[in-house]
Amino acid sequence: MSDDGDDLDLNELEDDELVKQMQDDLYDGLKDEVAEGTQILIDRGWEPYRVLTEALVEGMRVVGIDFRDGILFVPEVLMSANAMKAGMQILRPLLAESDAPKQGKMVIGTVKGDIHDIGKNLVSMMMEGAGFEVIDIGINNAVENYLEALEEHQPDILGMSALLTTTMPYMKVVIDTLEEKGLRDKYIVMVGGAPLNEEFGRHIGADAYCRDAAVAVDTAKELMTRRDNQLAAAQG
Ligand code: B1M
Repeated sequence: MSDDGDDLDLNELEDDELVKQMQDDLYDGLKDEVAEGTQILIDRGWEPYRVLTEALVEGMRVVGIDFRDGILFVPEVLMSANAMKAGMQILRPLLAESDAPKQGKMVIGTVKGDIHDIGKNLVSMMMEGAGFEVIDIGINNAVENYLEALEEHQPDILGMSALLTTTMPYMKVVIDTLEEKGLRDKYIVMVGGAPLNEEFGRHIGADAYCRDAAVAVDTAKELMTRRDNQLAAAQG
């Protein structure tokens, strides 16, 4: 997509040109360049969340469109994903840096059959940044994995991610299993992923659908406060 030569110096670009170049580099799967661009924007004083959304997430959005339209294929998209991760690696400590008081604990994982993890990783980073302890159980999680992690870590929140229309129904399997075992009310259940929406979240019995990582943080705080108030009221 990009027509840059090898000798392009990212440092010489104005911010908006650099962001455009980073999106092109992400499209082309150039991980070193994406990492370099990320660092340059941070050094220029950009907020980490702005770099994330304007350069990386926006770049990946374009990749998604061309993937859908058959212009890009899995190997190319994997390279883009790796380039995105290289940028995220730089942002991670900055986003996770937090003076926020301890907020609670979340177990999060992508559901069975699904190996997409970029969105989940972003949610984890932002939640950590907001003061939550996050236990990330990775991708392709069967219900047993979730149950095991809930038992072991006793979190306040269960987060699930799904990026495929074929895997999103599995979230209901997990929630139904929690119901069957009498565990559903112990946890706040939050779900997210590109093909989901509010209605789906309600339909499967989640406490909340979260459109993006920032919404996940706000929702988690709100639901924790609501739960604490309910507990306090119940105790008289
Ligand atoms: Co996949 N893929 N992919 N893919 N892939 C999609 C999802 C797709 C929409 C592309 C397309 O056609 N346009 C399409 C799904 C179509 C559908 O189901 N209707 C698709 C397909 C078809 C597939 C394969 C089946 C392709 C194939 O093999 N033929 C295959 C499936 C593999 C599998 O999982 N079993 C596949 C494979 C892959 C790669 C491995 C190449 C790679 C994943 C690499 C990785 O994750 N490590 C990949 C990628 C990168 C994508 C796209 C291009 C980008 C996804 C992404 O990372 N977005 C994607 C297109 C798209 O989504 N537009 C696509 C950036 C990320 C920041 O956004 O994940 O939405 P997102 O996360 C957001 C929110 O959704 C939310 O917050 C995040 C941050 O703001 N959120 C949560 C997410 N999880 C949350 C959890 C929460 C809260 C909020 O919990 C509380």
